[in-house]
Formats: sequence, structure tokens, C-alpha cells
Amino acid sequence: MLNCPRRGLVMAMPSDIEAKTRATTPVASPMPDAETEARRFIDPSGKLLQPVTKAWAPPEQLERLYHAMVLTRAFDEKAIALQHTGRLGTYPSSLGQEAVAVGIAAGMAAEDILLPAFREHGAQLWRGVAMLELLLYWGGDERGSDFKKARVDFPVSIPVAAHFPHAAGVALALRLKATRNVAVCVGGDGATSKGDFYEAINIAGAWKLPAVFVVNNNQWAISVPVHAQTAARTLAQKAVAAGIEMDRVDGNDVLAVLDAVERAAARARSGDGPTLIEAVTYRLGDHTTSDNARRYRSDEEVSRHWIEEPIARLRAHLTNTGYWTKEREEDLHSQCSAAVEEAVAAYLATAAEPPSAMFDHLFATLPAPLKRQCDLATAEATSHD
Ligand SMILES: Cc1ncc(C[n+]2csc(CCOP(=O)(O)OP(=O)(O)O)c2C)c(N)n1
Ligand SMILES: [Mg+2]
Repeated sequence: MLNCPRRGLVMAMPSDIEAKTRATTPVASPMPDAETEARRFIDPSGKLLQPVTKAWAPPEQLERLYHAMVLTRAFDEKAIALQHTGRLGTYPSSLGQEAVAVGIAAGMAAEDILLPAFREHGAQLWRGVAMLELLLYWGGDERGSDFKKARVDFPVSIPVAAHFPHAAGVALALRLKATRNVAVCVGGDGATSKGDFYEAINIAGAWKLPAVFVVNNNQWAISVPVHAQTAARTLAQKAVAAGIEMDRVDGNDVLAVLDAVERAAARARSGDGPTLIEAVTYRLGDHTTSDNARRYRSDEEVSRHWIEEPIARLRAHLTNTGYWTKEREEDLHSQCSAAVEEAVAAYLATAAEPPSAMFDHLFATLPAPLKRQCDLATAEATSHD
């Protein structure tokens, strides 16, 4: 064991990390302490701590953000139910992290390019990806990545951090094409432990690329808590080595996330280079529908973080200002569940592609071994018809 005085924690050596990260390991609180403060506009009670920019101050604008988060949560709940009843593949819930996704998308310009990880459903929906497309994708149908809108956004990246170098490449392309657009890349805390992450922020810094990297720090990478992954005091500070700007915000405050992304995108647009933003939040759900988080963290820890969750705090704020009412809340929930039900009906009515579809698009002419596999898959499927 190692003593880590700055944290006041006992850090495990690699050999005993596995055992020690289960159940008993303390987790950093998303409440910022003095040394690692995360900027916020609205506190968990709904109190406004600093003025909101003119563009987002009107209650109708805040309602848009609130609506998007409630819709994301309604989608999430349904997706989990579909998976549990065998109608969707493995699905990663974004419960409690809606403000990160919605804040990122709301802070981007429509012409910017989003490179999401796999928990940013709310960002994709805001950017115009159809709920039906999300369902198709998570149901194993690649047509779900062929977005009708948001044509140039990237599909979900399941490989952790693999899309960070792509983001640097996209940013370089945007620069070469002399656009004023920005590549916005999102990854988890776990992604910041990968080489791809460091390589991408390094080259983006060296070439002053128009990129914004957002770390969705939900405190866990499956069963590994942040402090078992890194000795860095914050994930934002990883920007220092790359010589790029950094920001650290309360990821449960949608206004703080969108403000950070807007500022970073503005800097990138004016040629001032990339920014690394850490949005500190908490994964309230299991890692995915294949996980059982109770095996490695306590119910008490999870309940503690429910107090911070992003939807309740924006609702509290809107209610405090007198704008939001019980009727509006009920209306919104009916609208969201109708939108989800409509997408689910369309998804369930979509005929599956033939198994041969998985061989499409990669080769103009299939190599012989793949051709044989394709023929076999087709014959097997036909025999079940
Ligand atoms: C390159 C790679 N290695 C391992 C995995 C398996 N895996 C899936 S998600 C995950 C943890 C990711 O943690 P984090 O980046 O914090 O994102 P979160 O799931 O918390 O949103 C791992 C190890 C993977 N998908 N890709
Ligand atoms: Mg994580």
C-alpha cells in the first residue's frame, strides 16, 4: 500500500488494486473542494450562483435544456426495459449524466462535429440523431449509425478513447478546409488513462487544432474508481502536459457544461487552440445492462450522489423562479413518453437486415474467406425462414 498524503487516501499498489477497489474504496465526491473547484451556475438546491449568459438566461431557453434532459432520461429508462426483455443489445445508461451530454451539444454550433463515446445519447438527440437511429444502433443494426441529420457527426465509439486521435484528425481537416468549425470529442474518466487520449491532446496542442476534448468524469470506469486509475489530482490538469487550456466544471449543472463548451469552442474558432474540459458527474446506474454495480460500490454511496443529480436541480431552479408548474411538468413527461413510444414502435416494426449486411461496405470485392462466411450466413438464415 502507498500513502497519498495530498488526497488523504491510502492508494493501492497494482497487485492489490483488484481486491481493494471492490466495495470499500472511497470515491471522490463530485462536490468540489477548494483545491479542485469545479465551476457551477446552479447548486443542487436550484440556487443560481452567478448570472447566466444572455443567450441562455430566458426561461424558455432553460426549458429547452430541461426538456432535453428529461427526454434523455425517458429514453434511457425505456432502452433498459427493452434490453431486459430481449429486444435491445447491451446498453449503457446515462442516468445522472444527462447534463454532460445536453450541455455539450447545446454549447456546440450546428456545423461543429461531435465525436461521442457511448454514453452521450442526450447529445446525439440534441444534434438531431433520431431516437429510432439510437435504438437501431443499440439493437445491433448499423443503419442506426447512418444519421439522416447530423450527417457529419461520428458514430458511437465503443473502443475506449480510440476516437480521440480521430478528433485531432477531424480538427486538422477542419483547419485545412479553412472552416471555423470545431471537433468536439467526449470520453470518460477511463479514457484519460489511454495512450490515444494523450497522443490526441498532445498533437492538438502542438498544432493548435480547433478541438474541444470533454472528459465525462462519472467517477468510475466499470468497477475501477478514478483514484485507482491516476495519481493526478484532477483529470483537467492532464491538459498542462499538452500545453492546452483546461476547464473543470460541475457536470451535474447543464449551464456550467454548456458555458465551458461554448467558451472552449469560441477559443478554438478564433485559432487559440484546443481545450480539455473535465465535467465532474456520477454514474448513477450500472456501467451497462451487463453490469451489476452493487458488486463493487455501496447503495449508500449511490444515494449520496442522487442529491446532486442534474434534472432535479434545474427543475428546482425553474420552479423557484415561478416559471415552472406542476402542469407543465406533467405535460412535458407525457410529451417525452409519447416521443419514446413512437420511436420504439418504429424500431420494433423495422425488419432486421439479412446477416449478409455485416459484410457490406468494407470491401468493394469480398476476399474469398469472407465470401465463404457470407454465403454460409445467408444459407443458415435461409434455412430458418
Ligand atoms: C479499448 C477498450 N478497452 C476496454 C474496453 C472495455 N470497456 C468498455 S467501457 C470501459 C470503461 C470505460 O470507462 P470510462 O472511460 O470512464 O467511461 P464510462 O463507461 O464510465 O462512461 C471499458 C474498460 C473497451 N470498450 N475498449
Ligand atoms: Mg467513467
